[in-house]
Amino acid sequence: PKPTYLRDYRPPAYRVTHTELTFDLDPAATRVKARLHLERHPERESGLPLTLDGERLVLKAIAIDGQPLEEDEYALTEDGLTVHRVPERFLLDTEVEIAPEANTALEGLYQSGGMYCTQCEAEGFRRITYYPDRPDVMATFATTVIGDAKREPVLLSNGNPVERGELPGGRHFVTWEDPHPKPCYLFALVAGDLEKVEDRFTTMSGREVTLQIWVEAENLGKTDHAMASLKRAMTWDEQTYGREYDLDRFMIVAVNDFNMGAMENKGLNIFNSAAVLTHPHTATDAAFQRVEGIVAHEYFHNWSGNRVTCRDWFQLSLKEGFTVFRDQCFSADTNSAPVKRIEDVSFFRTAQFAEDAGPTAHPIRPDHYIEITNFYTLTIYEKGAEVVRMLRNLVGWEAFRRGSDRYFERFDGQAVTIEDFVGCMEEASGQDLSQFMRWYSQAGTPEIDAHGEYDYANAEYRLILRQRTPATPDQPDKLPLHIPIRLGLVGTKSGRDLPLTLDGESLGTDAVIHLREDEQEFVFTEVSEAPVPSLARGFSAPVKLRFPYGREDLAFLLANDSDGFNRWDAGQRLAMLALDDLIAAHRNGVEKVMDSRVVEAFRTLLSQDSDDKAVLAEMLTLPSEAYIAEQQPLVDVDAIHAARTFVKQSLAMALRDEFLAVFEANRSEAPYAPEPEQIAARSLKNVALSYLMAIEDEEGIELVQRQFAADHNMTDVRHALTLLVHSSRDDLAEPALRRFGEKWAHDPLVMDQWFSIQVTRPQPDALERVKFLMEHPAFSLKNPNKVRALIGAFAGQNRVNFHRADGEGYRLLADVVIELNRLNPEIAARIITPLTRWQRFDEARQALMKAELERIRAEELSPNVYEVVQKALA
Ligand code: HT7
Ligand code: ZN
Repeated sequence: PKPTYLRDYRPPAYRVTHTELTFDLDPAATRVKARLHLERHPERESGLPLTLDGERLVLKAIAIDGQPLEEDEYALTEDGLTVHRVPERFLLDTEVEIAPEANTALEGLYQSGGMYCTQCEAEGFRRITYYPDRPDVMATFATTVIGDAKREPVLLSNGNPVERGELPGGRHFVTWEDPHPKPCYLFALVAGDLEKVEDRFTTMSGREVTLQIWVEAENLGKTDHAMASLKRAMTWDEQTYGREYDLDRFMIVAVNDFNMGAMENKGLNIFNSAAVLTHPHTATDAAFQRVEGIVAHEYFHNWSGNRVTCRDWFQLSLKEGFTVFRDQCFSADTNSAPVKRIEDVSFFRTAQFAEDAGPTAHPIRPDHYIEITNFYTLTIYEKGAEVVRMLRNLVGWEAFRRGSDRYFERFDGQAVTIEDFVGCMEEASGQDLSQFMRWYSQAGTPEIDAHGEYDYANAEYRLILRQRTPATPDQPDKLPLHIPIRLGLVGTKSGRDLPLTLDGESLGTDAVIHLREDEQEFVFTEVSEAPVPSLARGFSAPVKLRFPYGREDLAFLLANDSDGFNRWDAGQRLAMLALDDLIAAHRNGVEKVMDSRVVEAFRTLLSQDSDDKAVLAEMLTLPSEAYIAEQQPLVDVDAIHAARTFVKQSLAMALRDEFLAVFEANRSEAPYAPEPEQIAARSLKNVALSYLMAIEDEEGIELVQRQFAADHNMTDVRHALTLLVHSSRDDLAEPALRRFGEKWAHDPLVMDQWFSIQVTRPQPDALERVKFLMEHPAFSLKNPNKVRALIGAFAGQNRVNFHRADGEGYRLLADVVIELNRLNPEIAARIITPLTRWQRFDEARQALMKAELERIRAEELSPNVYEVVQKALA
């Protein structure tokens, strides 16, 4: 497969102004008629051939301006159709046949259970009909869907329904019109036996919008939260960005087989059922929050993505980075803002940093790709969002909002670039953002080495910052970035933020300094007492910042920093220092000794009357094994697991009464509500419970079993079940698993949780369990949620067992990848990720992992898997 390069971009030779589609649905032989209204692109020369994308299509008819084409007037290849000569302006009619029931890749038109649905982003539309399948071709659409009146009573597409009727043979049809020009990746069709929940929303200008969530009948009771979230998101986008919805109806459909979380098709969002359905009995707090975030994200795309879209797929972060930033802000405003930031950053520093340090590292705007679906990555999404956040902070909210208004107004109905977006911010703020643009082209995580000195005699604090971005594949040399560092100087005597004076300018007590050079010195004057610096507050830039903090400094910041995020971060750094020692002790076979400063820091946290329980729960949570691994030069999974377990047990023994008191104080019999206060109390209580269970004494076990049996809500039940299953007590784990599995056998989303809990347990039977569960009737390799719940959870979260020294974990994953490569290449290319990180492990494991990658490479590979394996072995 050949790469596509950003530098080769040219506008299309012909553009489509209007698209008429007719689908005659059949599982094995759906007929798709397309009438495209085409005209030469004004920026391209006359006489060019017409080239359309098309894959796995059987062409049945083709005509231009009503005249059927002779065979020598066009050419068909595996990936498209070329018509050698066309007029400047013309109608193209095609008819093709496709087989939705055979489509296991879940791109294009496919069947999920009994229903038909589509996934066209990024390049799925070419599996539906011949078309210029690129985002810079924007057309209005009219779509007629014909189906069986009994099997598919509901026929949906984008826009508004304009006609419906009966047809002979028990068939019926609905015609939909979407007046907003859109690229074909936003096209959608759904047909099946669905029921709807309906609501209404009045927009800020007083227009009435019908909101519908379409689900299979048994899921009708699981839509309330998504509907409430949608309405909150619509209001938030009006109030925060002045963006109003633009069609008379907004539909969401839940489907069980879906490659990602959800899709923002114009007026007809299609959701993975896991990203929309909730009920207190079946979904955890985390799932409720995820659903709220994803519903909002897809809704926000209506402006950041749909009305203004990407010129080409290299600009993907233009819509995804901005929209993730928007959904993060929405969730922060709706729930606990500090906890949202802590959650996002911990995930980012674990998963995105690992991506940036691995063989598939790429800039937010890559300059080439083989398979675009491989680029729906944490870098494009999450680092993209961090870069938009930096922009917001650099120019300030008012200028950012003006820039955003300008962007939406100027480019409405157009397909644009990242320069267009940043250009609007430059215009609105008057700032020069040219150096900042490097964030979009340079891959890798910048590392900052910081040093500080306090000069008593002159009351000065000298801060020296050095930045360096390590080499990444294809990018050996990096230029310095413009890095905003938000900071405070916390006085060691007063425990307060000291006033900041830099170059004679008074900056208040919390300020942003701008690192632009490889090395820069900042001298703060009039510093009245020796400070501890609190750096990169709120994670002000996506960088690794090192500062030689002593343990006392960290304990001090944990107690005194006015920035909640950095208080949490100080606790994590303190725990990391202790963990580092214990990892070394484990490797050297030396007795492990717990750092009493960590115990005392936790004691203080537990004794304080915290006004934010959710933040406290985060502070009491140790860095994850994955995060700890990220900090090690060479990952020793067993030592990390042993060290973390030791810290947890030591804290549990030393602070048993304190954890018990927190647990008791936060228990509640109140009816479940996914509201911030309740969620905070539950998470604090459950963190305490995991410490109590860490030592597996009678009382801890009793509390966990009682919580499991009380069956109050899925958050508590799942947490208790996890503690039982992850304990050393199989006599407790097995009956609980059986009971849970039998009770929820009918609910696929709960069964996904049941799968994940078992295969993430640290006990040595986890791998055998995976193999056993792959034969379970509720498991299917064709369903991405099942693959993620079983294989993804095992390989991604069960580090000690996936990295078994005998290499069986690697072999299992490679076997699955080889099978999925044929069924669903997109999922195969995602699930393989843990194997691509082989450089991080010891030589023996490296050899085993590489051998499995070689075994995969020897197969006949999809472009998706080929691209990833090639990079991993380069
Ligand atoms: N924009 C959507 C991306 C997406 C997707 C991409 C490739 C293959 C399948 C997919 N499903 C959804 C989702 C989003 O970011 O909102
Ligand atoms: Zn998105």
